Amino acid sequence: MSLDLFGNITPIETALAGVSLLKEFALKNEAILLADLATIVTQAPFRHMVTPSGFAMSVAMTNCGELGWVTDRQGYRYTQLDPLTQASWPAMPASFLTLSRAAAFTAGYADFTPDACLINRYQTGARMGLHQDKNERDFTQPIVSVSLGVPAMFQFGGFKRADKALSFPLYHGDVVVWGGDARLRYHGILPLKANVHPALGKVRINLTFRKAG
Ligand code: MD3
Ligand code: FE
Repeated sequence: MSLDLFGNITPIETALAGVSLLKEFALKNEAILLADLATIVTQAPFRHMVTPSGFAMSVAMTNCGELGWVTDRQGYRYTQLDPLTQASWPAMPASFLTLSRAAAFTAGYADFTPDACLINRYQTGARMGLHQDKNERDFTQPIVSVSLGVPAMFQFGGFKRADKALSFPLYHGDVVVWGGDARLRYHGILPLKANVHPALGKVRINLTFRKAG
């Protein structure tokens, strides 16, 4: 821990309380993760969901696991069925479950069992405005995020939308565990810059593992 001249924890350390950044944690399982992702999207394709106010999101989304996060004119919520097909969301593959549990364990959460994995696809220019994740039942449960493909600038703010945000890049293979005081902070992704990743091409994929129900 570094101290500032007055002996206090620095503002950056305060802002990052509850955040565990595991650089390249997903890399050793990259091949199986990408193969399992390809299977999921044949069953539950990426789609641009509509916000309650009627705008199509620039990020394309799908889900796997017992529950999937959706938005439409009715609001934000978790569902058991994919509204596009009326089928259950694809099961969470063992590769996803094992990776997310290992990351949570490393960050100090010994019994994290996600029931939902939201899968976000960013093409060039896609963004996610500052928001809080509040559709889950238990905010003492962390969220585990896995970044794949081209890098993105992540914004991490305070507990009110207008609070000043830090920005830092997230790269292919980075896994972040968001728990404790981090769990209810505003966060977002700046518009994705044009870029190419050798394995994924021009896109960024983000997996977020949640205990929603
Ligand atoms: C901090 N996704 O799906 S991942 C989301 O990169 C979302 O697609 C972004 O925000 C993305 O809701 C950011 C990092 C992340 C995810 C969830 C969080 C950070 C978080 C929940 C609470 C606090
Ligand atoms: Fe979020």
